[in-house]
Amino acid sequence: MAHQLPELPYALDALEPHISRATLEFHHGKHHNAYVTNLNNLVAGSELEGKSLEETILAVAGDASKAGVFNNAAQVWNHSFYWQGLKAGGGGSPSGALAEKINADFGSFEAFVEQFKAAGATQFGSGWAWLVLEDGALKVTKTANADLPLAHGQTALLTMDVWEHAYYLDYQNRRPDYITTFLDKLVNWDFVAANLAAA
Ligand code: MN3
Repeated sequence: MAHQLPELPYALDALEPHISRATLEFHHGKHHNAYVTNLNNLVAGSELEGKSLEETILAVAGDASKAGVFNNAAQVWNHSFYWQGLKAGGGGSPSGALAEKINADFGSFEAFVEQFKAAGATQFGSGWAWLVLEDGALKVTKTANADLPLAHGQTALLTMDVWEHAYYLDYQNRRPDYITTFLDKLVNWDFVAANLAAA
C-alpha cells in the first residue's frame, strides 16, 4: 500500500493562537502532503515499493544515490511524529517517570529546556531539534534538513520542526519566540512519556 498522509490528531485551529490554522493548512496539507506524494512517486516500481516508512528510511540512509528517497521518507516520518508531539493546552513540565528521567539525565528540567532551546535556535537553516534516547540516556540533538534519530541508532521521543515553514506565517523571523511557545504552550508530554515507556 502506498504511503498515506496521516490525519492531524486535532482540528486545524486547535493550536491557535500559538500555531495558526493557516500554518497547519500549509504545513500539513501542502508541505507534509508533498513529501508523501514525492516518496510514492520515487519508490513506485522499485524494490522499496510496499516497504514501511521505517524500512525505507533504514534501507537508503547513507546512500547518496538515494538521497531523494531518504529526504522525502524522513520528512514524512518527521512530520507525522511532530504533529503528535503537539496539543492544545500542552507545554509546561512533565511528571512521573519522564520527569524523573529528565532530572537524572540533564540535572534538572530547566537544564533540558536550555539545551532544547539552544538546539532549535542554533540549527543553521532548516532542520529539527530532538529529545532522544540513546544507549539508555536522554539526549538533546539537532539534525539538518530531513535527517532523523532513526538513521543514527537513536529513539526519538520529541521533535520540534525549525524549518521556516513551521513558524514563518505566525512568527516571521522570530524563531526563538516559536521555540519558547512550543515549550511553554504546545508540547504533548503524554506523547513523550509514552514514547519513553515504549523504548
Ligand atoms: Mn515542516
